[in-house]
Amino acid sequence: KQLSVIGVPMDLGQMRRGVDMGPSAIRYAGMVERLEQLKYNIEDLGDIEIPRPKQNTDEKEDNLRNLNEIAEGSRRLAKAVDEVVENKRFPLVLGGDHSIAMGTLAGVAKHYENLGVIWYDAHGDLNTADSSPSGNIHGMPLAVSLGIGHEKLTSIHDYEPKIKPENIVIIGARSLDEGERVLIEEKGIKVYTMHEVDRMGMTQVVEETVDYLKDRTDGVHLSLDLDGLDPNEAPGVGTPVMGGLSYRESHLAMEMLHQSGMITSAEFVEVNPILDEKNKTASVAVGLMGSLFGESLK
Ligand code: DIR
Ligand code: MN
Ligand code: MN
Ligand code: MN
Repeated sequence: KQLSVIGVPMDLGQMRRGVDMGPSAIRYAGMVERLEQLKYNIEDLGDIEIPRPKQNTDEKEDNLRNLNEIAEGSRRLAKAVDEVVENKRFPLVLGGDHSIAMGTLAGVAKHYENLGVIWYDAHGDLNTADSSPSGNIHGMPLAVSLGIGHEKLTSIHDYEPKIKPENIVIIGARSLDEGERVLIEEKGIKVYTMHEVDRMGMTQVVEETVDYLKDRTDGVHLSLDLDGLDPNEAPGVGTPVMGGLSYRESHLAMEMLHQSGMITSAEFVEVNPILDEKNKTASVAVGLMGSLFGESLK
């Protein structure tokens, strides 16, 4: 299999500096070596250039902090990802904060009628400028990809919407804002909160997810926010929420997704080495990539 890695040093979608170093931290944790052992042909395309904001980053225009720089960065990412898919290679995108998913999805979804999305996250990322309590765009990329949000974001890569609500599965949610709950209800988005994971176990959650997506989609993107995991195991994230998915549950989920053969693109986001303990969170990300791409003990 042919794999192309794209780093996105983006930290403008939220308030904690340092997440722009996520791609370096993940590479430093041994990603390329790990995947090469699995006999992949890996090409590292390096990092996308992200514009620096002109204004004070504390100012937010229309409750959308750094709107123009994020839109421009997303357009560049969308172009790069589009080209990778065009060349029949698997895009593996490294964040950077989760706002980059708008660009990744814009580049990928163009190539599919019905792109499925697995959103592995403590949060729903379904806010709009109106519903957002923070004005942070990393809390909005799933809504934007549905065509809901500021026109400068929904129009990235010149088409919209990128995805359909019935093709989304959220796993690991435990912090949803009021507007996000309304949207989930209204659009009928499938969500496995921590409550369901605890009751059913990860095995059944992933089995149901695969069953649900397999007939309705022609490709599936995995968007994995490291804050979906418990902060004890993945401390290097900007918005940790207690009571998260364990490393073992996540590892199992990645192995099962590998076995399903349905994942056609992936991104690992919100790794912040400044907030981390000895690059633990980047190492967790690389471990999960190993499983997603077929590592096994037998
Ligand atoms: C919160 C936090 N819902 C917001 N979102 C995060 O600011 O919209 N997403 N951290 O990953
Ligand atoms: Mn997120
Ligand atoms: Mn999150
Ligand atoms: Mn394993």
